[in-house]
Order: sequence, then C-alpha cells, then structure tokens
Amino acid sequence: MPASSDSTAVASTSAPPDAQTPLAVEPSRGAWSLSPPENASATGDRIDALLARSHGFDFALAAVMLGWLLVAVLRFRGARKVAPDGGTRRSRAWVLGLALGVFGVVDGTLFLGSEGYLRDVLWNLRVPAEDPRTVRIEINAHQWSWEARYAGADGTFGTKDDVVTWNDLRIPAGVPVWVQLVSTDVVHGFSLPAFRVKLDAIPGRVNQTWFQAAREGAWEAACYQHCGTSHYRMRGMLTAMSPEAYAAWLREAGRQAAQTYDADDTAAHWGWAWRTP
Ligand SMILES: [Cu+2]
Repeated sequence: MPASSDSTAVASTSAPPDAQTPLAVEPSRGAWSLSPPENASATGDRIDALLARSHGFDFALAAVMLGWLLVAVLRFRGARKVAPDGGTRRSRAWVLGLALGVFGVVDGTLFLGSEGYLRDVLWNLRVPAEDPRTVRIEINAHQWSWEARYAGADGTFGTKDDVVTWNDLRIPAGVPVWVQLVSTDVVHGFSLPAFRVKLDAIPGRVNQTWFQAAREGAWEAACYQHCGTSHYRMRGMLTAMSPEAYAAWLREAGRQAAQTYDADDTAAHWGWAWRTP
C-alpha cells in the first residue's frame, strides 16, 4: 500500500466527475466462483455466517423434498391411479405441525440472526458516534461517480480545508468509518462488497451507515443500482491505510484544498453540517 501523502493522491481531487477509471482492484477470484468476495471488514463475518446458515437450510430442505419426491416416485411406480383421500385428521395435523416447526426453526433462526446484525452493527450508530477516532465522510453520488468530502483538519464540514475526492475513498484501517450519503440525480446503490456494505443513495435524503476495515488494502466501491447508461463504470476505490499514512494524506490534501479554495465555485460547495442520530 503506498503511504500516500504524495502528489498523485491529492491530484484525484480535480478529476472530472465521470472520469473513466481502470478497474480499481483486480478481482481476486474467478468469474464462476460462488463464494462471496474476500471479507475485509471487522464485522463482515456476521453477514457471511448468516449467508452460510441460510444456504445450509436451503440444501437440507432441498434434500428432504427431493428425497421425498424420489421415494414417492419409486413407491408408486406401478400404480395406474392413486386416488387422493385427503388423509386423516391425524395425518393432516402431523403435516401442518411439521411444516410450522420447520418454518419456525429456519425462518426464526435467520430472522433473529438478521435482527442481531442490524441491532449490533448496521443501525448501531452509537459505535462511530462515541469513538473519537471515527472518520466521517460525506458521499455525493452522481451519474456516474462517487464524490467524497472529508472535513479536513478543523473537523468541520463546509470550510476551506474540506478535502474532496472523486472515486477515491481513503480511510485508516482499524477505525470506524461513518458515511452519510446523498444523491444529486437518481437512486444509486453505494456498495463495498469486501465490507458487506450496501446502502441506497436517494435524492432528497441523507442515508447513513458505518463500517471498519480489518486491515490495510484496496478494494472496489461499486454502484449496485442500475442508474443510467454508464452505470457499469460507476466505480471507485477504497484504500485502507495505516492511521499515520491516512493522517498525513488528509493533512496534505487539506492544505492544498485551502490553498486552491474558490469561493465562486458553487458546484464545489455541496455538503452539510454532520447529522448525529
Ligand atoms: Cu449509480
């Protein structure tokens, strides 16, 4: 990972909105792989565990149903006609009870697992709010790029040292990252597959989420909502750096932003006072 207080890191602030970037990160697996992408998030294993449990149930239920079908086909192979008799009261109660039991176990387990994840991670915005190291990023989705704003050294959004990047998210590893997200045009789907993060960018509202990188590295930020003709190339890169390298990058980018600040450039003055839940 380049320790990026170098000039290339800062140059990205002036890239045009729909600059065509090369594939941010080479895919780490073949196109036919069924496994989820590498997990780079501190909490992504909970999503993966939910998926694995869900697939386990799928396979078990499919095996039972196909087995039952096979038994029925073999058992009644010679029969010309099997008259349905509707079963007895007792057999109907058995079938209904079994069905309810399977429903309760399968859907109940998955529901409680999802609930736990939402409560502890996705909607638990107290974690980033209470951590003084938390990095706050305002993201503005466009057809077809991601524009990101950092508050700069003064910690306040909407000032001269705000750092703005295009399709280039920089974060420190091991620290909560709190994202507030808007869209200027249509609905976009902000997604970090390696972090199991997916959040719609909707015109007229601020959506928020948080995540934490488990280690340093570079991963793709993609749009998961078909948003127009160039949707396919609406992608950026998320780089998790060491906290020192990140601080150096932000300091230098903020210094350059303050130097080149243009009060008349109204397009550059989006952003909002940070919203706390
Ligand atoms: Cu999009």
